[in-house]
Amino acid sequence: MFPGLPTRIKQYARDAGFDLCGIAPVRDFAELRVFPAWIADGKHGEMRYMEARDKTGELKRASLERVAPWARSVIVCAINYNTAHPYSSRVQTQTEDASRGWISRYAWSGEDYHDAVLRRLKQVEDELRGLLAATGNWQFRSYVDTGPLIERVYAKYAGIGWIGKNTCIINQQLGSWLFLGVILTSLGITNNDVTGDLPAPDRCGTCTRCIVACPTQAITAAGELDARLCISYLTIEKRGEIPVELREGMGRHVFGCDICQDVCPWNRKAPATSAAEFEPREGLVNPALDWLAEMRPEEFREVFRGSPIRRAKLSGLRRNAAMAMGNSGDKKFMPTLTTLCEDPDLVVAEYARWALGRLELCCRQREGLDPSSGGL
Ligand code: B12
Ligand code: SF4
Ligand code: SF4
Repeated sequence: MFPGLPTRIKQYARDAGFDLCGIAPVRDFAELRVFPAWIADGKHGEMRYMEARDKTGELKRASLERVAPWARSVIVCAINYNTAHPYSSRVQTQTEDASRGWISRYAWSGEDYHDAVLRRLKQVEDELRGLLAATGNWQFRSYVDTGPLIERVYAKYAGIGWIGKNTCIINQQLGSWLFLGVILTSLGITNNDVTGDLPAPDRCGTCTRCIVACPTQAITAAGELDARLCISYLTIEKRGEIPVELREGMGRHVFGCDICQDVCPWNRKAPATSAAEFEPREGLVNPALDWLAEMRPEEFREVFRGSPIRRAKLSGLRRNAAMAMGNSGDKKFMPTLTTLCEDPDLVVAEYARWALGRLELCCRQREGLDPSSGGL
């Protein structure tokens, strides 16, 4: 209908600062059919928004055709958020400073990615509206995370990358440190004036590094993740109780988890981003655990203004930091944890008690004493 339009769209996306852009048709893709069973099995945990249904009782995210019948194409944009800093979890070298925690790479940034990506999508949307104003009443709707669709499936069919066994979109040149954003449109456009394989071929091959490295066995099959077991879910989304059997595996993660991406060979040579807003805020790469665990509301508001870390709330972040202290094996945290056991925030107090118990056990074992003998 509009010859050359996909090329123009990609140029607009580049001008807005995106690294990749592709277009997928709205279809009932095979991967979307996995979703209802995933929800029915409860693998989304307490993320109730994933269960949203339309008037007919069907899951909204399972079919864009039903929930947005006007939409004919999805423009998928991706931006690299990798910065030139070491892995947060340093999975290969466990000897680094145990008094420091791990925050996942995406949350180090100065600006919440939802805002940074949406601003760029709006720029692309505005350009398109301007270009096509005289040709009809076209609809556009931009989303980062919140749209009624599974972004990674559309990213796959837009040629952004393949869905790895760790469930992330991986691009052969850029790796998987990518944020996705989508523009739903009533325009019927395809990638057809662009050369290249669509969807991108799966290049995981026989590799299973992410599955093996996941400390909580959250990747239950190639391309399938049980969010209830995932450290990212446990540290960011899960309120209150974290199952005792998962706490140890959570290591010193205080917000999110990157392990299944840190070990991925396609990230070995991932380039650094040129987007300045993804550079880390001071203190967030491997933060001091006691700093986080003892943080007060004023400081939380100040340090994390406009940061994705606000999602965990102060109570969640302090709970995570207390747990991480328990997993640190570092005796110096005992006095802090003893104080935290009396914290007015009952969640923090409960996790501090667990952490203190674990730390004591760990120290006894290290000193060669039988933990059941009771003598230190
Ligand atoms: C809910 C959610 C989470 C949940 C659940 C994750 C999950 N894998 O489902 C939690 C909190 C755990 C999470 C964690 C993270 N997330 Co998140 N998350 C989302 C969100 C909002 C919805 C995802 C969703 O619909 N999941 C439902 C499941 C069923 O879908 P899926 O995992 O995409 O699975 C599809 C395929 O894997 C395939 N599939 C599934 N099983 C099988 C089996 C076979 C055999 C086959 C062939 C295919 C297949 O079909 C599925 C769809 O039905 C999206 C944004 C969006 N609106 O899409 C961001 C999003 C996926 N998250 C993102 C990021 C960055 C992360 C983290 C890296 C953050 C962090 N460092 O902690 C981690 C990564 C963990 C991981 N390995 O996935 C990015 C991913 C970018 C990328 N390169 O892929 C997204 C797209 C956000 C964005 N706008 O950029 N996330
Ligand atoms: S983010 Fe961490 S816990 Fe979740 S699947 Fe990946 S390695 Fe496992
Ligand atoms: S670690 Fe290996 S199996 Fe996992 S996503 Fe990367 S290439 Fe695929």
